[in-house]
Amino acid sequence: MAQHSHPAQSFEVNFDGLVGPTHNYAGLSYGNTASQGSAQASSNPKQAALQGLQKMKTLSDLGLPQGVLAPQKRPDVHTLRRLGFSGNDAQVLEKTYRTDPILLAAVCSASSMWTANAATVSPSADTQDKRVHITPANLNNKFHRAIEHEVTGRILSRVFNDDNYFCHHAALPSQDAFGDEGAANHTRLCIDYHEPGLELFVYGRSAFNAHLPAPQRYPARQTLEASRAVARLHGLREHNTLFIAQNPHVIDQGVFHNDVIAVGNQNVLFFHESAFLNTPTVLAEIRAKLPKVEFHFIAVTEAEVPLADAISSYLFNTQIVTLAAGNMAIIAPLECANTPSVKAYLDRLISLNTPIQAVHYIDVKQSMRNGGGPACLRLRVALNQAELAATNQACLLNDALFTRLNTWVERHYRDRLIVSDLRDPDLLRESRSALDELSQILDLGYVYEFQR
Ligand code: SUG
Repeated sequence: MAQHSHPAQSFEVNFDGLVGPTHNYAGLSYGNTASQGSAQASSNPKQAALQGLQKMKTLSDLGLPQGVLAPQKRPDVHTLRRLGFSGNDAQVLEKTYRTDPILLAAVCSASSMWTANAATVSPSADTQDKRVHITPANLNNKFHRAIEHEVTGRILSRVFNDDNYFCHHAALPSQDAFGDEGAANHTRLCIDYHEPGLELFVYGRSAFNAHLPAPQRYPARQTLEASRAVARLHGLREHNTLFIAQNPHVIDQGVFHNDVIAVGNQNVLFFHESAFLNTPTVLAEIRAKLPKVEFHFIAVTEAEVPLADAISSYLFNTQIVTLAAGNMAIIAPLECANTPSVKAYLDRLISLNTPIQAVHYIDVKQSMRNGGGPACLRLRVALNQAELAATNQACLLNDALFTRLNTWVERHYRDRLIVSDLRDPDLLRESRSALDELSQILDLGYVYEFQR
């Protein structure tokens, strides 16, 4: 790979989550149909991690700066002890398995790989103090994810470790009214990354306004109150924020985050016609707030791609990346190539008069089976040159790091896991020694409790 110089003034850096050594399928996410459908299947953590690395490499080879975020320590024995399990680590795991195998699976989930849920990030061009603001998501709708934010915050503060440029907030109060799922419900539109943009916060329900619509079947994980709080913390203003109601009916079909049905990049918003509660109003408000931008609103109709196909293929959980001014590509999961309506649509899309001119299909099947597509696996961080230089350079992918991480995965990861394996004390040992080594590779210092 060429070592790219970046003459541009600003970049969107994708920070992908490395898949952890305990990646498994436990059906933990009610409302996420892929997770529920894969419950009890055997997983392949090694393949999952290698697929994730290959995805990062594909983007890096396209000339895009690419970051890496470390996974969480799992099994999370610390949380099991807080819940009253005692003895040595092996006894804690065994007792949990016998008492409550679902709880054991929850504290073993590798769910931090989906870094779109790690945090919400506002670039410095949008914030009042001109720093990049970062709020880890409390993820309080699912227990296995609610135990992520503390370590996530610690890792992010080691990656963006300079108060002159970065401002880190604590996660919102871990209460249902402030359910926050991070960037999975947040998109930013702009002309160029370093110019002031419009941050779109999509919510599934309101905690305090009972008259606003809400889904009936599956939970709405993101509340309006949480989105507003994050915008306040980040010092955003009325003119650069828009709060948008998600269509509750699509949540009930399995669209558990807005990034399963819409994705934006610069002047492009790509979405299914059923994504929002009131699409004409949404588009008019976007135009009113960014009057100078020539938008491409690409609405996919039900006749072109039925919602069920969009959900199973993850057509909208794609990444839209800018390769050069006005030249964008879509990074899509292989499932899109294998779903006839979606493949036909994407073939047509690149011949239309929009900035999207190519589609790259990638294999992230291990993650897809838990409801995590390309867009779930990355946290977007728009940075200017000085901010990129102030970022922990050991976390930015180059050929050497790619090779080193592949070797690291090959050495430490298993190629098969089922839920009953999670109590194996050797898995805990393997996972700790893998993460201990990784925190050195990524120059993170001591971020995990077991290292203290
Ligand atoms: O939170 N799946 C994740 C998938 C997250 C996808 N992220 C975005 N769309 N941004 C979730 O539902 C499944 C784990 C299991 O069932 O074992 C899980 O947590």
